[in-house]
Amino acid sequence: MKRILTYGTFDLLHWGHIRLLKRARAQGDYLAVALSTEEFNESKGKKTYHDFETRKAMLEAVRYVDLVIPEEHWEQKISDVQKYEIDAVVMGGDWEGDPRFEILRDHCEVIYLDRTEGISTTKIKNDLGENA
Ligand code: C2G
Repeated sequence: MKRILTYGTFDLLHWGHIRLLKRARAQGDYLAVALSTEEFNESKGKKTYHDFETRKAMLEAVRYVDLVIPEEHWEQKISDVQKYEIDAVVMGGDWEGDPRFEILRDHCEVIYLDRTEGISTTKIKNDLGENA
């Protein structure tokens, strides 16, 4: 049983997120998602449209997701990998080489998948704002 873990905000769940989750799950047999809490998002300079519970429920409805846990701070990743017996952390390519993920290589595989071009939560908000 190869266990995969990914991190994110996953606000206004869109095709780029789904494509990431599908490909992350395909790297193994089990996918856990560490979902950013509102407090953690503030530290990332992100304000979400949906609150944590709603974003969590939406992710739990996705067939590729087996477990959703809270992401509360940057420093929890090594303990997450150990606690959930993770074999690989999978992220989108915008994180490639980031030391906050590279440090995990002593504990598990780290895999970056290409981002889905042309879609982002920010783009959705901007596009909708223009058409409001
Ligand atoms: N993503 C993607 N293609 C897009 C948009 C996002 O592949 N068009 C991927 C991102 O690379 C990330 C995941 O989807 O792996 C979630 O993206 P966000 O919700 O924007 O998460 P982020 O703010 O990158 O949070 O500790 C790490 C952070 O929590 C990651």
